Amino acid sequence: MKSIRYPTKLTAALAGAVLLCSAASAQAREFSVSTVLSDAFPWGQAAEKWAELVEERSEGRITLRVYPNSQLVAGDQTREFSAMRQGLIDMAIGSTINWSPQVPELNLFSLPFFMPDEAAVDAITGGEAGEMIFDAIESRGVVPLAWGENGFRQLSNSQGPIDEPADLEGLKIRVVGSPLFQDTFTALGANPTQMSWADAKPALTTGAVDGQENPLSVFDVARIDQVGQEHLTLWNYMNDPLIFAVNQQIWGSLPAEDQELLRQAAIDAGEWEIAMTREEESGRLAAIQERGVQVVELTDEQHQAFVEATRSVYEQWEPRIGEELVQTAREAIETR
Ligand code: X2X
Repeated sequence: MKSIRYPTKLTAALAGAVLLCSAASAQAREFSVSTVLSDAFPWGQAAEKWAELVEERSEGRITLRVYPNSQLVAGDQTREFSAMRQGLIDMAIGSTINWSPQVPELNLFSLPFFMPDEAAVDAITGGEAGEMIFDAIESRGVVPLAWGENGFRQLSNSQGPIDEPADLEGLKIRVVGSPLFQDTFTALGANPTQMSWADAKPALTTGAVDGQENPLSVFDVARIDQVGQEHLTLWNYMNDPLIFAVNQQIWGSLPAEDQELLRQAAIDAGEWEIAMTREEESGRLAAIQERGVQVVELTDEQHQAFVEATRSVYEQWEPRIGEELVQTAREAIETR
C-alpha cells in the first residue's frame, strides 16, 4: 500500500503543478510598447511607469516591454501609428505630432499659438474635445487609453536670438510630423526640413539645419546646447500631448478586467508623468541657462507678431482638423 500511495501522491502533486503552470502561462502575456524617447526623458519614464504599474497590479501576469528610440519602426516615428494599427506594435505612448499624418484631428494641438497655457491643454484633453479626439483615434483602428505630455515646444537655433518672425527668415529648421509644420515655418519665412528625431541631432551637429523645436525636457536631456544651439526662444507655440494606446485586436482579446487594469494604469502613469514634466520645467530652464544658452522671452507685443504671421495656417488646417472639433476646443479654452 505504502509503495503505491507515495508515487500516487507524487504523481498527483506533479500533475497539479503542471496544471498550475500551464494555466498561468496560458494567461501570462507580454506586449510591446513603442516610444520615441527613452527613459532618460519623461516620455520614456511614462512607459516604464505604465509597465511597472501593470506588472504590480497583474501580479506579474502582464508584462509590457518597452522599445524606445522608435526602434520598432526603424527610427521613423511617423510610422508608429500605422504599425500599431497593423499589429506590428502592440501598444505605444505616442506624440500627437507623430500620429497626425494618420489622424488629422491630432493637428489640433499643433495649430500655432492655439493653447496659451497648461490649463488650456487640460481643458481640451479632459473635456469634450478630448473625447472627440479619442473617437477619431478609435475610428482608425487603435484604442486610446490615457493622456501624457511631452510639453510646450520652444524654438532653438545656432544663428542668433529670435524675437520676431523676421529673425527666422531663411533659417533651416528641423520639423517632424504632418505638413502643418511645413506651413507654420514657411509662413514665418523659415526653411523647414522634415526629419526624424534619430536624424535631428546629427543634422544639428553638422549644421545641415540651423534650428529645431522641442520641449525644454528634450532640449535639456538630449543636450541640444552641445550641438551649437545657443539661442532659445520661449514662445510656447504648441503643446505636444502624449497618448497611451493599444492595437484594437489585442484590446479585443483581453478580458474586461485586464482592459480596466491596463487603462487605469495608463491613466495613473500619465497623470504622474504630466505632473513631473510640469514641475521640472523651471529647473530645466535654469540648467539650460547655466550652460550658456541665451534665452529669449517674448513680450506680449512680440508674441502677437508671431500669432499674426501664422494666421494663414488656421485657414488651411481648420477644415482638415474639423471645424466642430476646433470650435469645441476653442470653447473649452475660453471657459477653462
Ligand atoms: O521628434 C521630436 O521632435 C520629438 C521627440 O519631440 C517627437 O517625437 C515629437
